[in-house]
Parts: sequence; C-alpha cells; structure tokens
Amino acid sequence: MIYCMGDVHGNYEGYAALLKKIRFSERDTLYTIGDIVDRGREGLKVLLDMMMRPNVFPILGNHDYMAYRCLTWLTAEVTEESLKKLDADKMAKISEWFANGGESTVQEFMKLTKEEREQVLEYFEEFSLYEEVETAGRSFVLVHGGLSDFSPEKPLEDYDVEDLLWERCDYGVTYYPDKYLVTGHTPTRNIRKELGEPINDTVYMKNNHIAIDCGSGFGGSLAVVCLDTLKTFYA
Ligand SMILES: [Mn+2]
Repeated sequence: MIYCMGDVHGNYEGYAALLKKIRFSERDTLYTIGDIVDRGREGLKVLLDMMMRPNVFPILGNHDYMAYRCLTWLTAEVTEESLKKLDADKMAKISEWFANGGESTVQEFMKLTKEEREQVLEYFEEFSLYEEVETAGRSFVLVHGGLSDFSPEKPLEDYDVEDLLWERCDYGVTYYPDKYLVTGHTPTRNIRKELGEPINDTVYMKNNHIAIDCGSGFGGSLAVVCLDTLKTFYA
C-alpha cells in the first residue's frame, strides 16, 4: 500500500503509533508531506528513524527547509571568517526560525552525536519538493504548501521553490479536474474555519483536495491517508 503522512512537527509518539496502526512493512511506501521538525520536541528522532527506511520518501516543508539552512550555518566551524559570514540576513533568518518553533529542534540537535548531526543534515538533502503518484486508478500530486499562479497544464518543475513550501491553497476551488492535490502546511481546522464549516482536526477531502495537516504541532492529531483506498488513520 502507498501512504501519505501529514505534518509531524516533532511528534515521534504519533509517528510511531501510526506506523504501527497501518502495520507499515517493507512492501509499503510512505510519503511524508513535510514539516517533520519544529514545535514538538522529537522531530530529529523521527528523521533518524525515517532515514533507516528505504521505503519512506520525504517531501520538503518550510520548517525542514528553515532547520536545514539554519543548522548548517550554526554548525559551520566557528572561525573569525565563518562568524563574519553569519551576516545580518542570516542572523535574521535564524531568529525568524526560532520564533517559528525552531528552538526545540536546536535543543534536540545539540543532544545528538556528531555523526548523527551529519546524518541529519545529509538526509535533508534527499527531501524532494513534490511527488507525483499513480495508484489504484487515481493520480495524486503531493506538495507541502501549494501551487501559486496555478494552471493545470503548468509543469510542476516550473513552480517557484519557496512557493511550493509556503503557499496556501484555495481549498474551495478544484485545481486539477483529474488529480488529487495532497497538501500539508495549512491545518485543516483553519481550512474549515475559512470556509465556514464545522471545525475539527480530520483530513479535509473535497474539491479534489486532500489536506492532511491535522494540527499535530498545535495539539490536534497526526494523520495518514492510504492513497490506494483513501482511508484515513489518526494518532
Ligand atoms: Mn508548513
């Protein structure tokens, strides 16, 4: 079976519980929709588990991107030269990341061994910006944030990288008539609030959208969707 997991945000317990719930095995495939790290305390523990599994394919979220960039800057060998290179722009980006839940990730990072730190930074480079999946007669586009200046004919590689990570979809509108657009990033409670629907922390499936950030970083739930059956699972 092929699965897609929502924004984990450091919730290792939920991640492990969900893999158990779906009886995830070597014959299955799991895509993660991004934002593994930040807010929760154990995002790097999740990453260290994911990297051991060749059938888990991570898609990049804005938080993973911020963490990767800032941790790389912060772990560069401290020399007069490297300190000079940490210019005001980088310092601003690091403090922006801290304000966005990055502090817990730094604390966790400092507890890792040197080898684990290197492994984590290398693993971030394997993240993809989007994935296209076809299974059980359905087509899916998987991306963390959304597709700005959208057109159904526009090839995915033509979208702006930052927009793929930060954009928020218009969930009241169908994007692809013949494909499902699977996204994280925007908690489904916010989508429902925006559209005037009753608020809850479950997967939002409407207008060919499958929105799967169920608020794991905000005390909501963590979700997995089976792309073969469209069945949902929660922790
Ligand atoms: Mn996000």
